[in-house]
Amino acid sequence: MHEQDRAASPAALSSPYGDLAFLLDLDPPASDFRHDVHEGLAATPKRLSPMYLYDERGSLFFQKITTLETYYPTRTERSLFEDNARAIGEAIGPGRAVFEYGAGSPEKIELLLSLMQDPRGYVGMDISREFLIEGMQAFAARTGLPVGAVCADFNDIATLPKDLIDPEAAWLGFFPGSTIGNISTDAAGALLRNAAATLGRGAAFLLGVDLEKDPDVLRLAYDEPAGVTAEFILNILPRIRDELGASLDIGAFKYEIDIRDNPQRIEMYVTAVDATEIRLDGRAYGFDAGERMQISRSQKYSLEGLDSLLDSTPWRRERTWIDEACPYALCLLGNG
Ligand code: AVI
Repeated sequence: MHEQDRAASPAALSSPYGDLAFLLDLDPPASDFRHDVHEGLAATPKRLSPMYLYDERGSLFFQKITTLETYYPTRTERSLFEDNARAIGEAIGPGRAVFEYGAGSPEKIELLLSLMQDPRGYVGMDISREFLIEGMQAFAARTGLPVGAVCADFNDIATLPKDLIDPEAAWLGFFPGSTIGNISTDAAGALLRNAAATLGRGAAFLLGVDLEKDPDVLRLAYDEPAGVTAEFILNILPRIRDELGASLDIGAFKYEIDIRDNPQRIEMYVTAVDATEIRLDGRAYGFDAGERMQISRSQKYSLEGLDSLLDSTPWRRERTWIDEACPYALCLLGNG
């Protein structure tokens, strides 16, 4: 992923777009997938960015994961919201519009808006254009709030057409679900710095962060017997085959995880069962038996680790709500 400003140009901004106040399409380049797959297959060890997991099929797999008993982050975060609704609403303060990074879950944003005082509007940002537009249109029709959509990747700085939402509103960045753990700490720092630039001074930011915990709990959450996470990760193979025209044997790969310390993180792999190869654009990338390609990672933070990340950004942790039984934090950051 790259840190760059593909700001709004007249061609990128269309308004109105169905029920949307605006659609800002920063057009995250489609050719990046091909380029990144070549680069990732040629690398030692092989790897690919988790952002490629979220095509339409992948996003549906992930939604299914969030309903599994074994996957604790979604329900733990939801309980934190429900148990602290009043305090969170008061700490956020009245009259803010929300800008969400990764607009995958209408339930989360509805939960947030229900506890906010006088919310002024909502802008969702996501890399998956069709999924985003569909979700945002449905959301706008349901709530009647001014709703905008930004198609971009996490590290873009968007020049938001704030007047189309509410010129008076202060902004609240929203990055729930502990998705911050899916990017490196460098990329997380860049995202938070870019968020400060996008949202402006006086903004607040509500961040969901999964905290370090018992590795057995992690193993069950990320390699559950139901096998949905395996399907989610292995879905990258048909994407590479069908979208890029690669030739590969899907059955030659399986899903595997590793749990590492310092900082604690789960690494998710597709692993070649026997020697095999992926052929793409006339190049052959060989896999030895047992060779793995890292497709995702999910870092678990300590509060100290989070604070040292925030030290590289304009944000400071102002309030924190923690689930001690299944360590998870909702942090309200300020950049004031
Ligand atoms: C989106 N993200 C917070 C999930 C996580 O828990 O790291 C992605 C995921 N990967 C496998 N299971 C869930």
